[in-house]
This record gives sequence, structure tokens and C-alpha cells, in this order.
Amino acid sequence: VAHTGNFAESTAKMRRALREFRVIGVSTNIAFLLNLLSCEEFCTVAVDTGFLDRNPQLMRQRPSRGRVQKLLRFIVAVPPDGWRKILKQKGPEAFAKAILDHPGVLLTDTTMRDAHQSLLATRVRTYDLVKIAPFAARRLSGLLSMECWGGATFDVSLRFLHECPWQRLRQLRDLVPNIPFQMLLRGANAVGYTNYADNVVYRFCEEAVKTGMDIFRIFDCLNYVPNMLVGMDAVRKAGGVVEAAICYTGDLLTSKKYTLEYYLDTAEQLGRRAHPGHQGHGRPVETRVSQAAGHRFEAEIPRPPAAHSHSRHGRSRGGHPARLLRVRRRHSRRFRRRDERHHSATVHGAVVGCVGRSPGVQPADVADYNAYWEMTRRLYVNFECTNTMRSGNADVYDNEIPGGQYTNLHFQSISLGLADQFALVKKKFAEANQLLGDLIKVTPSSKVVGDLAQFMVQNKLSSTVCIGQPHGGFPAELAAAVLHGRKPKYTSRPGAEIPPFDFEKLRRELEKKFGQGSISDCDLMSAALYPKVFDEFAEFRRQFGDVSKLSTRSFFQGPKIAEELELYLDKGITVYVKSLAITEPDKIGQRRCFFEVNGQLRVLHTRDRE
Ligand code: 3PY
Repeated sequence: VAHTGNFAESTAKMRRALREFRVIGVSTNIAFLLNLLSCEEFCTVAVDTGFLDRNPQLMRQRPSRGRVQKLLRFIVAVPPDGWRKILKQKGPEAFAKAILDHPGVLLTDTTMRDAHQSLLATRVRTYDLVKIAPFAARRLSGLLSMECWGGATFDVSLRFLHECPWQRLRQLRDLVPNIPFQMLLRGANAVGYTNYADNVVYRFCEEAVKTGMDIFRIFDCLNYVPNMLVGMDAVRKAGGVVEAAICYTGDLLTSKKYTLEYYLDTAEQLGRRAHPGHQGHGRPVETRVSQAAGHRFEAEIPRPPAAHSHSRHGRSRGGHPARLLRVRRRHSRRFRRRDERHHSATVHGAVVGCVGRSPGVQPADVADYNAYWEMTRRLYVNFECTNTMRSGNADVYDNEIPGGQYTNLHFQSISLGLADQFALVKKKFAEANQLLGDLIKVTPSSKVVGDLAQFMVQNKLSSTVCIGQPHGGFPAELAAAVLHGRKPKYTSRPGAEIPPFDFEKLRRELEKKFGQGSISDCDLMSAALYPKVFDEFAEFRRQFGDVSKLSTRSFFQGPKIAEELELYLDKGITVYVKSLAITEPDKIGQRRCFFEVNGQLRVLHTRDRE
């Protein structure tokens, strides 16, 4: 069935046409079908086999500007091979070696994970990710990887977007078979905010690899090596690629605690599996120093280095590109760049332009990709970091708030009634950090510091969970004040003391609540990580179904009268919905909503929320 826009009308014509026919011919020529459907005589009068002879014009192609043809050519083209082929054919070790041997710059696109986590409160929906995924597979096939999962995306998709994160990964994988996918794993905290029993972390990684994940960037928010080793081992056993990341949030030149030796030692403890990398606020000059460390390290342990960074301190024209170029210069042969915050062509252009060697991605293709996101971003205007932050903030060098947290902390402060005191919150962030013993600050340790900072401004108590051990331990004074003479619950890796998690018990409980056979392995994993959030998600799904099928505008703003929506329910199943009218609320606040669903009238009753 072909149609040009109005499904109901096309279907009605087709039905009428079918009633008249005894024999149905099948044609894959869309132009021909369209000609037939728009021919009044064909649709309304019984025609015989001489009909086409009498109407040869129907066999002719409509003049077209070739747009459809071009689009069809694009979608039928098989995506070219990419780095994933090496990984799948030769395994993680050979993949790492191929990166090392690669003479030029390699790029990871972080648009689908870190960029929207930093810029749009992690709210980008699967609907908008999958629309551009085929383009990425075909035109950005030279990327080393696409970071599209993990970190905060897991929690936010369940909690706020009412979407299954596993389904997102599966859909993207189907559409992008050639580019390695990458995720952010919080070591023993998996994609949560606390330590889990080890078997939860192992099973999580297994499930992620099965669903399509390839590379795991593994960190611990305190650079606490025992926590990282759990994640690294779990990824290795699951068959994924381990990328151990050391977090950097201090000032290497002045810190007495987080010195060059500290970073080298941490890398050494990771079993010679990692390279000193950056996360946070490295200045170009520190980059030079720490890259010197990287060089020293590299002489002994050949590992492909990667730099990953936020850009809160100066946006695309500031310290971020300068630092990346510095890193790139140092590792002229073996540098893999990560652009954290920007999916705009600006930074790509700057870096791709300056590095000289082809990174396997054309700036013109990046510009097209960027154009899609420029448009799509408008749908998320309510979550824009620029609503609250209109310029770069070089004060991150002083307060050390991670780029990914900065905007969230601001939103959080506004919702706590501290909007006017944000400058103070930022100051207190630095104080809270010192109070806690000068922590490495990444999720979730950054949240602990942020909560404490806001508490200090509000003068209200908050509780924390044990997430590991900071370098040098917690300050004795703080420990004494918190513990009041009790023994600390954890003195080593918290996960090691948590008994194995009982997945089968959880499955029984969930099936009791949501129905026998309704819980997939992925659901079970989500529930193990986020029990309460999953319960709410499953209840929501039971009531409203899979809302990831809704367009982003309908999801956030509801239907517009007379607008026709296309809902892709499943492969080959598309439903056309038009909202016709919504009545005023009656005495009990109930409204009637009239829809046309595939041409049929549907009425729905809904009650206004209080
Ligand atoms: C996360 O864990 O979500 C992060 O972005 C850490 O930087």
C-alpha cells in the first residue's frame, strides 16, 4: 500500500479499488501504485484488463525531483565496514592492538550519551536517537566508537522518559551494526549510585554485551582501584573491551594529594591496564604535564591513550579544544580524542581541521549530523543547560565541579529554592570537598559533595551511602563526627561484603506484581539496579504501554488538534492517529478526547490532574 500523506484517504481509495477487483496484481513500483490510487476512474468504477491500455499515462513515472529515489538509495545501502568488524572478528586484544597501530587520530562521538547528559539533562529520547542512527552507520562509519549508553542515561530513561534502556541499546545496535558502541560504567556502582553485590555487576555486563555493547569506559568516582577492578573483570569475562579510566578533577600543578606520582601509581595498580587520562578540568598546561606522565607510562606499557573531557570552562572556543589539541600533539601517533560536550561541528571542525590527518570522518558529514541535532535539540528546550547557563564558567578551575554535574547542580539548587544563592553553592562545593578529604569528583562522589554543599547553604542534614574509599582515607575528624564512636561499616571494598544478589527471588516478586512471564532478563537487571524506579516504570508501562514510540513533541507536550501522528508500533505496523477534539472538563474534571485511529473514531475519557 502506498500513500502520499493522508493515510485514511489512501486506504479508503485502496479499499474501494479492491472491492472492484477480482484479481489483484502486485506491483513494487510505487510511482505506478500512486498513479492508480489517484485515478478517479480506477478507484470508483469497475475496470477491465484493457484499462491500462486505454490509460498508458498511468504507467509513466510522475516527474519527480529524485528525492525519493535518493532517500531510497540511502536506506538500502549497506553500512560500510567499521572498527566493529575488527572487534567481532579478532576480539578485544587484537582490537586494542589495531588502535595502537593506527597512525592517525581516532574519534569517539559522545552525542548519544555524554553530550545530552551534560547539555540537556540526559533527556534525549530513543525516538530521536534511532532516527539519526542509520545516518551515523553510513556516514560516520569511520568513528572508533559511539558512546550511546551508560552513565546517567540508564536511570533517566527508566525514571523520567518511561523507556526501557535495554530496548534503546537493542534498537540502536540493529541500526548501527558497524561502529563499536561504548558505554560509561561506574565500576562497582555499575550504572547506579551505590555499590552493588558483585554478581549484579557481572550479570549487568553480560547482559549489556549480549544486547550490543562493545567498549566499557570504566571508572570509579574516587579512583578507588578495588572497585574498578570488579568492573574491569566483569567486562572482560563478558567479552567486552575494557577501557580503564582514571578520573582527574584537581590541579595537578598545585595539589599535594593528587600529584603526578598519584596518577602513575593508580595506573600501575590497575594492573598496567590503563593510561592516565583526563576527566574534568585539565588546563592545557596540566595536560602537557600529565601527558608527560602518559609518555613515561607508555614507554613501559603500550596502551592506546584516550582523552575524555567536559568543556564547562569555556565552551567550544575555550580550554577544551586547546587541551585536546595539546593532548593530540603530545601523542601525535596514538591519540584518541573524545569530545564530551559538543556534538556541534565547532569542536570537531577545530580539532579535525587542526590535526591534519584524516580521522575517518568527514567534516561535511559531521556538519550534516550536527544539523539534525540542531533541529532536534529544539524539542528539548525546557531541559537546555543554556536556560540557566549562558556562558562558559572558568570558575570550575576553582570549585572543581565536574562539567557533567554543573548544570544539574544548578537545576537542583533552583528546585531547592537556592537559585539566588548558586554562587554560594559553588563556593561551598569547594569547601565540602575539603571537608570530605578532597575527593576525586565524578558520579556519584560528585553528587555527595554537591549534596553536602547545598546542605551547607540550606543548613539542613543529608545522608550519604558508602561508595568506596578515597585516596588517603576519610579525614579522621570527619569520621569521628559522623560515626560518634561506632566502628566504620566498611573499611575496604563495600561490594566484597555484600552477599550475592538473589535474582530468582526478585523475579518471583516482580512476576507476582506484574504478571507471570512479564519480566525479561533485562527487566530483572533494571530492577536489581533500581528497585523502586523499576517498579514505577513497570507500572507505567502496564498502564500506558511503550511510550518510546511517541514522537518527542507528543511525549512532552501532548497532541495538537488536527495533527496526524504516525506511530510505529512494531516492524511493519504503523498506526495513524489524528486528535480531533478535546472537550472542556465536566463537573468531576473529566474530559472526552476524540481521536481518529486509522480512520476510525475513538473516544477516550481522561481526568485532569489536580
Ligand atoms: C556518569 O557517571 O554518569 C558520568 O557522567 C561521570 O562523569
